[in-house]
Amino acid sequence: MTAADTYLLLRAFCDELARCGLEHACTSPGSRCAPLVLSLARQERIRCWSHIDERCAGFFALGAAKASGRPVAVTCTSGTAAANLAPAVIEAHWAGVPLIVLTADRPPELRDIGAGQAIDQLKLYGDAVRWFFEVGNHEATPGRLRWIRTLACRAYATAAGARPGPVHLNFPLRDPLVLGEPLPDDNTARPDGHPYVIVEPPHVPAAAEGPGPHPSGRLLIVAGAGTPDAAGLASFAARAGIPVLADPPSGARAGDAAVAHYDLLLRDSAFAAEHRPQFVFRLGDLPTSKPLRAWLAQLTDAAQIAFDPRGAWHDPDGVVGMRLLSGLPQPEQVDVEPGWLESWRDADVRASAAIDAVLGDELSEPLVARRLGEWLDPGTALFVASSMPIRDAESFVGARVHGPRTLSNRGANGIDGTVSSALGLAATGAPTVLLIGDVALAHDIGGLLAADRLGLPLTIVLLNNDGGGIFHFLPVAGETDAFEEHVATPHGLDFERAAALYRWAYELPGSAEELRSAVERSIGSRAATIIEVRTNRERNLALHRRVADAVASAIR
Ligand SMILES: Cc1ncc(C[n+]2csc(CCOP(=O)(O)OP(=O)(O)O)c2C)c(N)n1
Repeated sequence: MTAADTYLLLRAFCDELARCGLEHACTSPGSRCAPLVLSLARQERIRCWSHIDERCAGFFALGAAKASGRPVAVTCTSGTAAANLAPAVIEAHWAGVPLIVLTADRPPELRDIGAGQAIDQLKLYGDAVRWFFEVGNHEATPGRLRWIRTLACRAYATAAGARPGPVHLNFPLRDPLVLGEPLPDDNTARPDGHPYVIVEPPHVPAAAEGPGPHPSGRLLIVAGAGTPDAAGLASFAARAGIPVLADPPSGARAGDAAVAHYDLLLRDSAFAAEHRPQFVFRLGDLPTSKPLRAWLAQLTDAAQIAFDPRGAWHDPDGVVGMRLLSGLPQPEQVDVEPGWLESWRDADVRASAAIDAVLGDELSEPLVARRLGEWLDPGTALFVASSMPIRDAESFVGARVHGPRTLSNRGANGIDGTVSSALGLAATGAPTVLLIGDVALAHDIGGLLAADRLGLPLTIVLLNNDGGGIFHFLPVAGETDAFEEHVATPHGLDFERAAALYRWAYELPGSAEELRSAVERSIGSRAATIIEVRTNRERNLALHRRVADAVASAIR
């Protein structure tokens, strides 16, 4: 076995990934991974994004895969480098994002005998991958070249399959790790650029494709991230007169049936009791809203029907009684109680006016989320961090037919890798705005490096309340002996200096109008900019309470 064998096989493997449709790969440096990295970088149909930190590389690949809906490859060297991909692999598993993880490893004779940078990488990510395969070492015979082409097609198809997610291929690589002579041609590829194995893509039915049940009365739709054909769903609901409670990542918070402020409406127990549905159609992931989740959990007398072609089985409260693989009924097949949609919509309009009255024009965390939802155009992507940003987007962003495409990492709800994920999204071409808290930004501060190194624009709107503001909403805030230091974790970081270190532009707007100008300037100039909005955790809690009270009064 020679270096030529290794490189011939890897060249065929990468050629085949490109033939399947792979457009992006993330690399990270190392010696053992050099054959993988060089083979990917030399495949001209694959855009390779170089990263220093594997954790950033993994989340960047995740963001690019999430944005494009297609597999993205990520490669790294042996040892703890591979372990650093674990958070992104786990998020990809829970969020159903297609990743192809290619780890370099020591060959078997160098494992578990004290050789350097060798850990046990077999099944390193456990059940968080759809498929693990130990590739082994092979001579580049025509038979093995055909085999490795098949392997690439299988990896791609498995990642992109009916249940998309990560796959892990572990490549033991033997010295020598660089080529001594040019590679000969390989004529095992299919003619006309076709993949070696053509795999029929999974059929994901549209939401309003029928047949499904034909219910009548008080019908409701709840939609979260991963809702297929969200625009079709919104127009189906409007024609059928079914209220839609859709979070921004669902893409279905649009049209005449959208009820944007359900999170605030359902905090009011009288409203929640009066608006109990008889049928609930659930699509995609469950939205984050606690009041919505708690309300759905006690609707045990309603028929709850999940449209679940991917078999996600999202139902923490055990209230779903039917799972559909095909779509919802046609509008003419349902018979909705008169006045039902109007009652929801009327409350939503009142809630919206109450929110505006309380928030006014002063910069605050809810106002920033609300305004970004209004300002950004449909060609823009809005990446929303975990913690309060995703919750504020859900509570405060209004319904809009052509709003920004909204994405977030809610598979495992981590605050890690958020900057890197947003940059991965930006790498697929869309102007991207990231709404993020200071702790999440501090957690992935190294992710900032990719913008300048890779020439990528990103607009970060940073809500800096010097700590985890979310914890003030939770009972743990009462544990005053240790809360501030160990839970809220203020850090006092000066993000202007972080911007300077990583060569980002920096702005500190003092008003909503200045914020809007800063955002538009950053997007327009395709710059990487941190736009900081300073807030206060206690005042933020009080403001949220005032809004909830005002909405409750407005709908009574
Ligand atoms: C990787 C990871 N570690 C810890 C947590 C727990 N956690 C949830 S929210 C949060 C604080 C986030 O603070 P910040 O980003 O400033 O947002 P804010 O709460 O102020 O909106 C933490 C530590 C998590 N979700 N993920």
